[in-house]
Amino acid sequence: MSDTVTIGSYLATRLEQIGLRHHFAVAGDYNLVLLDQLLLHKNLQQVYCCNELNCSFAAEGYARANGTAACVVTYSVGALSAFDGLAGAYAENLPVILISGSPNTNDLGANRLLHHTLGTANYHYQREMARHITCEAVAITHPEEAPSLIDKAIRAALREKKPAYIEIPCNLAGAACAKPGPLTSLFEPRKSDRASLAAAVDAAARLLEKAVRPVLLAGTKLRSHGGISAFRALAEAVGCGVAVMPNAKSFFPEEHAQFIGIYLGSVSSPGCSEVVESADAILAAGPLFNDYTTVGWTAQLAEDKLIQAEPDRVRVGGAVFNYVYLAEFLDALARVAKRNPATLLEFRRSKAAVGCSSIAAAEAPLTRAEMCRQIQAIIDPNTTLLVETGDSWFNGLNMALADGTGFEIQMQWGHIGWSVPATFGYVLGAPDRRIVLMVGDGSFQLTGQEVCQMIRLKLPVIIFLINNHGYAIEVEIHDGPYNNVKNWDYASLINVFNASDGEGRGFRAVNGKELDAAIAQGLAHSAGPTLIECIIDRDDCTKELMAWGAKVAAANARPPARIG
Ligand code: DPX
Ligand code: MG
Repeated sequence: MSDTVTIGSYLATRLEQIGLRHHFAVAGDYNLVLLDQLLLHKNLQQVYCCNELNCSFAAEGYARANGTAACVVTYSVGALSAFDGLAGAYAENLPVILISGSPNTNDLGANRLLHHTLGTANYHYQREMARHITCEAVAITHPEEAPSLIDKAIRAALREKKPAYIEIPCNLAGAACAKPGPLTSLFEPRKSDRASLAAAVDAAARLLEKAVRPVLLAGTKLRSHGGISAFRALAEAVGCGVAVMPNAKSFFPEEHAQFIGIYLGSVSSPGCSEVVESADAILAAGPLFNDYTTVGWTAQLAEDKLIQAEPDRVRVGGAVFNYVYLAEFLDALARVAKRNPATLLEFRRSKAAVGCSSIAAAEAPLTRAEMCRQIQAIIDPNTTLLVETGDSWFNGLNMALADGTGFEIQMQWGHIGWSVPATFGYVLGAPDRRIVLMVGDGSFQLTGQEVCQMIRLKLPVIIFLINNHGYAIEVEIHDGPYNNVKNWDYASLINVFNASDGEGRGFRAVNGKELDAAIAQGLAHSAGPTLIECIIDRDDCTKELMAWGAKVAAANARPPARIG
């Protein structure tokens, strides 16, 4: 038996070993041989996207469902588009591996100019750019180095939960290299420094113990760093109120007796901010505090009350404990933390009754409230709801989730257009779930053509396209003519994408009756996606968006601080 395989085959074996069943691709002459090599691996389905931005977002969505993902693009014209989605994966802590074909090694250093490049003889720039948006960026220039460079990049991505970049020259993808050996350390979790972990747990336990009203807050990095179950164990040990940040919605069950809502400063869910902001100890697990999540810096939690558990360190008040990993820390703290349900009791006493909005008249013009009421009704424990940047964020945050319901939001990167390709990737990673997407008209115009790939693969996604005739979120932050969007006939687009062989369905709903009928058809349709265009008024937005938008606008408008 030969001791060698091709570099492309080596890569495919590693991708399979880390749990991938798909990889996303756009063809180009720098990656064709590589794509041929990957196709030889029958357990790894090659999935095509309309463009490289979509390809990287599809991989980002797949990583949300599957833990890891890979996408393959051509040099520069492809990779530079994919960088936007890759940077998004960095911001969102998702290990996406971007593989780019690259120039023939005979042309490197030979002062030759090549197509798809800058028209200079520099072929280092792409990897240099990739360094800023990955935790490891490698360029293979000789078959002998391929195994160690591929493993180095994949290992870094899995450990850091950040993207990695691998460049493979077009004349090396089919060249021979050593066979992949066993590699268990790809999966081994990092181990905390014992002394630092013990000190962090001690300091955190003391702060919680002396607190009269402790509260727990789940953050976005909890999932990527494997802390969800340890967080729940800690919550149940303390018995206190548990809030989640918006981009951690679904990381703690909303039906759990200790759940007190979504903490988003002044636009938190009812009763939640009062409890969080009056707490005297807040354990925030994997949080990301930025201008959006702090509502224009109006909701900053006081440092002296805060235990901030980061992926690789813990801050307690002013002290920092390094090399302490999130899940291990939560786990160890759960074993010693003292019970104190005060904030939960306080929340229960003050809890406002949240009523469901009433059913609108069947033929009355469709409103946002009626649309949300109907979408809420189809969200079950097996559903994942994806929400695009825009008022879909707030509509989604207001949905009640059952135990098991998934929720995906790209709140740190916040790229409009993320959700359509990310949903395509997500459904491939979670084929047995019901997938529901809420996306605005403006966002859809960036990447909407990726619906054709859902049609191609017969994926039964339900897409609610909220047509409010513009960029509502920007209207609330700062209005002008630039917030108007050219209208499209969105529902009819599906026929364009179907062409002669597709089975996507498109509907347009202007009232509750039409929406109800369209949803029934969508639920019954399993041979492809269903897009339901919901027509609502331009100014029919959530009250949360208005309040949040005003505060973010004020933060954006701060004059430069005087220096000196
Ligand atoms: C922009 C945003 O129609 O949703 O509910 O009407 O707001 P809403 P739409 O999809 O409009 C989205 C629009 C223009 N943000 O309101 S959120 C700025 C922006 C961004 N990403 C990129 N470009 C611009 N977030 C890539
Ligand atoms: Mg809109």
